[in-house]
Amino acid sequence: MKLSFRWYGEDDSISLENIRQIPNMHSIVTAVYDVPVGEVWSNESILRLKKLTEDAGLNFEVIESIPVHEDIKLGRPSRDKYIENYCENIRRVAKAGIKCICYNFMPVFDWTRTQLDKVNEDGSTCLVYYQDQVDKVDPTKSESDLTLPGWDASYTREELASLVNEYRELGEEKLWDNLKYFLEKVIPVCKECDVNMAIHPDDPCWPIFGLPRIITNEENMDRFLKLVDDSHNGLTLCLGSFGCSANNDMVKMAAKYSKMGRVHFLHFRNILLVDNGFEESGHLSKFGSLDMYEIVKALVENGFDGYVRPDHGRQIWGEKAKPGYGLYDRALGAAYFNGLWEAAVKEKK
Ligand SMILES: [Mn+2]
Repeated sequence: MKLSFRWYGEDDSISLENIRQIPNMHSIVTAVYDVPVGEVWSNESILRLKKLTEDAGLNFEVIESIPVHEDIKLGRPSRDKYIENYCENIRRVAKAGIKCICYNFMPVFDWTRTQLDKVNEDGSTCLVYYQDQVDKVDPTKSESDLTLPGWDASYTREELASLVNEYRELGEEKLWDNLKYFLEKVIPVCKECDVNMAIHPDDPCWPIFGLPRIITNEENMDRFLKLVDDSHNGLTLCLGSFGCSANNDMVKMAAKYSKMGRVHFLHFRNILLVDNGFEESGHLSKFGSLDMYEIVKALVENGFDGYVRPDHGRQIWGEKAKPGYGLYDRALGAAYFNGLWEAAVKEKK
């Protein structure tokens, strides 16, 4: 297990020095943010991130994410050019020492929440998702001025509507085909460079706005892993994203996929299921719906040796930071993970 921490580059309000001081911290999780989705990352930008990371005493081994261009997901004729760029990015980051690349295959919306600052009883704030609020939004209707936090503001309303309609027509089976096409080109490059691809589940893990969503549950993960049956084709086990459906048994999935050697990256986060959706609770088992100790035990027992990062924290102690990505609560999450891991390793012996 290698503990890691997401860092949004030089614009991040959190310093590498602070991250370095979190006990047991090994690696930075970052990305090049200065080029549009689909373009090739410059070697200068990659090497600058590497140098900053290593100068701070941390390792540069995980990318989150190299985003997948919509043309690839939609299977448009221009996809080959974007897949070629994607392969070139894999080669470039691998040359700089990267071992693991997180990405997702979600149409249009990267993640969806209805509020980013719900006030908890103790005065902390967290991100929440309430289905009835999402159901009121139709991104294809221009008269609707409702928008949700996390939406890509670079689309006009008309562009968004036409993109959403295109995906509705595409449907799930074609999306599977397009994912397979992508993996068949990309995984051989990963083998060559010895880099692991780690797909991130859809968040939340069910269809929204009539868009097809496929990285959602155990059955679909089994199908995904067989699309290209190679160890480099693996998962980001995001506990909060899979865990927001009560149908996903996270202890079982952690055991099964780590035993297969296909969990390359773990996003460590608890989640509280409520009648109408979910709330991002504190990391401890008692505050959410997941049994965090049983999950960590399953990973230890099945030889998990990938990267792990504390995922979204609450906003605490008056910190002003990107929602979910403050220093304090994520550092507490890392400390809690260290404790669970040590206990599980000792119990195994
Ligand atoms: Mn995640």
